[in-house]
Amino acid sequence: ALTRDVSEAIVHCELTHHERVPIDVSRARTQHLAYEDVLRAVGCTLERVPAALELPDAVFIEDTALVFDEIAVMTHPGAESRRSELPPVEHALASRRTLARIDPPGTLDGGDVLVVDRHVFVGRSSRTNDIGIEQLRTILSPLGYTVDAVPVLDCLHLKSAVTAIGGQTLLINRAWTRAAAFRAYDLVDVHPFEPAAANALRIGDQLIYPAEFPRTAERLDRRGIKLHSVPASELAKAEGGVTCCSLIVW
Ligand code: CIR
Repeated sequence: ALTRDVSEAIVHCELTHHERVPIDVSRARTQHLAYEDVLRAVGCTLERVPAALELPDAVFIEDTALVFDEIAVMTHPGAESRRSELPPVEHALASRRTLARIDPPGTLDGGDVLVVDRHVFVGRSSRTNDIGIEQLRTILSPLGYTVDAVPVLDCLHLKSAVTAIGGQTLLINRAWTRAAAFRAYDLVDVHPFEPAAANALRIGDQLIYPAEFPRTAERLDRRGIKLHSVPASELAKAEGGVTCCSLIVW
């Protein structure tokens, strides 16, 4: 798992759907360390990409690259302030995968890309445009992946709205995307009081999940899904979830 330290500048992070509220940087760091511990507990070896203290959103490393069996794709983030995050991530991935890239005017954030086996769903969002999606299709189709664009409604990224939680099961907030795009899957709905609860990080057959969504966690528990709970409230104020704080490389 590649991770990146929480910048002091996170208080100046990009915000799209949230009001700016004070972020306690030391609390965010403590929670991020707990997240890294859970990554270790599920079997990951941690590698920290050098910190970028002047880049507010660098901790959200997921947005900078996509990793597949055959290739890694450097994105072109939709927020201009985030584009300088890429070089050290590219450096970390270059020895592990052949690299492709999304080029301007295409934009694409990793948080908009949900991979389920050989199916890649890409959110059309304020960060990811049609040109970026088409570029990704051109890269992945020859490798045997399908690439489908799906809408992102009232949230930042596709993976704020839907994530894969095991086998053919997805965790979803139907108000934030178009559920029909996922009709081939078994869908678990977030609890109505917990709209932001669809972002879970699956690693192998284990699931890392924010401690702040007990009602949805109970739904998962009833299905026999075992969760590794992590406190994620502080980075949530920067519109980050559990998928965005790591890049998983195998
Ligand atoms: C941003 O707006 O770019 C950051 N404040 C949050 C990015 C969260 N990333 C993600 O969900 N993949």
